[in-house]
Amino acid sequence: MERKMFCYQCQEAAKNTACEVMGVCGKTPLLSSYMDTFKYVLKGLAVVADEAMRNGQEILQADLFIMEGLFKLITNANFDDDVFKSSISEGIALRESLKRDLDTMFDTDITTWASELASEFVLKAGSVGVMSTIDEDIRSIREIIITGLMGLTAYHSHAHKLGYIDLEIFNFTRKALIALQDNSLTLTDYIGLVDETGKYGVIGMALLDKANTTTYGVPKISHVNIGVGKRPGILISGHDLHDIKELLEQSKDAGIDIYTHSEMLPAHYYPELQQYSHLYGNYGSAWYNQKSEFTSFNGPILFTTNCIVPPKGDTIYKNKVFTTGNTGHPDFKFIVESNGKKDFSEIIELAKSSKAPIEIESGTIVGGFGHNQVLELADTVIENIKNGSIKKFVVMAGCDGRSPKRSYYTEFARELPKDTIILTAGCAKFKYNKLNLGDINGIPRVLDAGQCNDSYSLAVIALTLADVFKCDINDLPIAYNIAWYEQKAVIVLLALLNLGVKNIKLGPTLPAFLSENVANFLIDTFNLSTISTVEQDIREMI
Ligand code: SF4
Ligand code: SF3
Repeated sequence: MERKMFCYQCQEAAKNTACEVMGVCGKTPLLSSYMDTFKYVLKGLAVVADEAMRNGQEILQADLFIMEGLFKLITNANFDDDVFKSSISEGIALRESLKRDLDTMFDTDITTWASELASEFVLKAGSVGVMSTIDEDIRSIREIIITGLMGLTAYHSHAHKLGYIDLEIFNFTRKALIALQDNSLTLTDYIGLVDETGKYGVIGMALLDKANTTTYGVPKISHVNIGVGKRPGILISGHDLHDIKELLEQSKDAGIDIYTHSEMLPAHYYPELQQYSHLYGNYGSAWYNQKSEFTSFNGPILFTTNCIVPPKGDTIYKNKVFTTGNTGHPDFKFIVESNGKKDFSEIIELAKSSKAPIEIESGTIVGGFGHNQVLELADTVIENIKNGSIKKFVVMAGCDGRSPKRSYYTEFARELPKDTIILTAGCAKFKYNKLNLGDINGIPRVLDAGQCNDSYSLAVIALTLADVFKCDINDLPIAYNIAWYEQKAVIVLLALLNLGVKNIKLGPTLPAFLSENVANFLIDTFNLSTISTVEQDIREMI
């Protein structure tokens, strides 16, 4: 079989090895070569920007470009060849402008030159992609770091949209990108860098937590409607709270409702967003069900971040989907940002002439158990642990996905003893958040902290309990059974490892990018393992 591309950055890597002919996600070999080239350009930009900084030059523009660039490379975020083609030229132009003191005239020339060079580069993408690192273990550990960086920069980008940045995260991102090209580094050096990536994962998630809670208020226990109203609506997906706030504001008098999909569900937990009475409810489930759910929704759909499932020729909702920010697909319309504002009027007008959504379920689900809310309930929680009503917490954060193997998580949640509580965050929750697992003395058995980045909340809860019980984080009655799919889950995992959490189960498979030696290192050092059967795992963990 001729290799046309090489990508193994997500859990769906073909045969749990790599996508080499076509991406399971829909990424084509051409798009893959653009992405490989762009990644290479970002690494080069990091080298030049770092040197420019040491020479006293201002490099914020380059840092922001690297941050958004890595975010764009996340699985299922952007399927638009043209976006990557122009990003490659922009990256090269930015790099060259840092090398020389350019006037605007010369800048124009450089852009033309950069785009010519970009086309040449793409033809050679194979020589700069993943397989250009010959040593299997170095390749593996470099992939852990770059996937972690993608997750980290996504969270940093969300914080930045709300006015928060951390220059240390920029410095680290550059340092790590430079290290990824340094052939003098050993496996031991890279292991240190993996740990540091996790450390910045914690810092990045803490920053986003601060940005979200300062801007939109502290998440509160909330009951979210999963049925539908009579008015037409807009369905908004992805992780970007700034976009949903803007959409809510622009649509408040339009006679339509706003529904969340997948990772946008936790928007309902924020007081500032709850004030909009037309934030009606959540429609459907996780990202991979979008084909049927977008069809029955009837109204337009807005993607603010991953996960997009590329439409096929017969996809009937194709003309009703819009993307913005770092998402894109050539079949979908893109909403640009101009002077910090996005104009959603076209989507709102389209919604007005749409039919109301078809009901696919009814009732409510409960969420909003971020660290502030849980710690408000701390006395009750601790009391229930001490009197034996709660025997164990199981962290089941992470991603959902289309692999049939993932029904394991539904079964696992269903079979857990009734004196256990599931702590969750990310779209993984859709595997069990509608199971009606009951409560323990009023505390629901599934506590949803929010989006995948809110896994930070789960870490804060664990650290607080360790403090209360005066024990090591690994001696708490908490087990970890994390589901992963894309790169944000990788940074969540690295963050947990950095906090010293051991015995994590990762599934439904271990990442394809772990070589045998690197996997063994993680198993030996952190007692990381993958899932087996529900019965065996429950026996082992509980
Ligand atoms: Fe394959 Fe995942 Fe890469 Fe897509 S992102 S090409 S599914 S490994
Ligand atoms: Fe989900 Fe894509 Fe990972 Fe944010 S939306 S958790 S998969």
